[in-house]
Order: sequence, then C-alpha cells, then structure tokens
Amino acid sequence: TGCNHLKKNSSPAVVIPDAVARYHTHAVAANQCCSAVVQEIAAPVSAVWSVVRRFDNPQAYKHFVKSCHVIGGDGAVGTVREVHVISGLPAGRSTERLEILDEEEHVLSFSVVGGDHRLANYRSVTTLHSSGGGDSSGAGTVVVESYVVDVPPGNTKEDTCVFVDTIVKCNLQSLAHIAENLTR
Ligand code: A9S
Repeated sequence: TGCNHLKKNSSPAVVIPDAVARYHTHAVAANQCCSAVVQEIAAPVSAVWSVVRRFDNPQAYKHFVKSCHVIGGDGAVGTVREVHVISGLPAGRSTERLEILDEEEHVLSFSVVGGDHRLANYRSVTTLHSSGGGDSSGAGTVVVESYVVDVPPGNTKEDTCVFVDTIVKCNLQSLAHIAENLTR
C-alpha cells in the first residue's frame, strides 16, 4: 500500500504540483507509517536550497544535531554521514545515506541505515518549489518533507507519526528562520 498524505492533508491555500507530489508517494509496508509536513518560507528557492542541499551540514538547521561527519562518499548519491544528536533525546547517533540530490528539481532524500535510535528504516524526501508570485520579489518557497519509517515495537502508528512530525516541523521552522534571515 502507498502513502499520499498530501492529497488529504495539505491546506487548499498551498498548491502542491503533481511533479512535486510524485516524490512524496512512498511504498509503505504493514509495519510502517508515513506522513508529510508542509512549510511555507518567505525566501526564494535558491536561498532555501543553499541550506537544504548540504548533506554534510544538517546541523545548520536541525537543532537536534550536535555534529555530523561524512564517513564515506564524495557528496554524490550513496554518501554516508554519521550524525550525533544532542543529549536529552532517546538516541545518540544516526547513520544516514544520501538517496537523492537533484540540484535542478531541488529534491533531497536520505535514508537511515544505522544508529542507536528506534527509527529503523527511516527514509525522507524533501522538495522545494516556488510558491509563485509573478515577480521574483514576491516569490517564496514551499517545502514538502515526507517520510516513511518502521513503527517501533510497542508503539502505535499514530504515536510514531506524532513523534516524527514534531521533529520534522521543528526542523522546517528552523529552516524557515535561517533562509528568511539569509535574504533579509
Ligand atoms: O533528521 C531528520 O531529518 C528527521 C528525523 C525525524 C530525525 C530523527 C532522529 O535524528 C532523532 C532526532 C535523534 C530522533 C533520529 C534518526 C531518531 C530519533 O529518535
């Protein structure tokens, strides 16, 4: 079965083109859950992308990340990073593989391949597209981040989605602040 939360959840005020939505259609197994978060940012796609594209530097906007080291690869698809998480979370580190880096379409995807946390088989896709506005001055960015993950033993799909949605919303709000300050 597949997941396409965008059709159900996105507010009518935010338009998600089909060309973008197709990146967020995940295959979801019976023991998995998926969801998507949409964030509008008052900055151009180029500014937001300059932050998102840095697979080697997630700590630029993810506050839960303490440090990050690339442990294999040259920045292309297949590159692996080891992320260390701030204290106070139920995790210490996460090993993550770059799955998509599309500089034209502004798509980044990574999957979790290891670590000491409970989000097994986590995979996310982040897309950016212009929110329109005929002139470049008025154009902002719509960020869509969707994910699929195994539901940890003893948890429900709902609890897992609430937990992950909270982290993703935090990350995207932080991304908005940073990108908006870059262009102010
Ligand atoms: O890093 C992301 O883009 C998204 C998430 C959901 C990351 C989650 C996390 O890094 C923690 C914040 C440490 C929470 C992982 C992989 C597992 C957690 O339990």
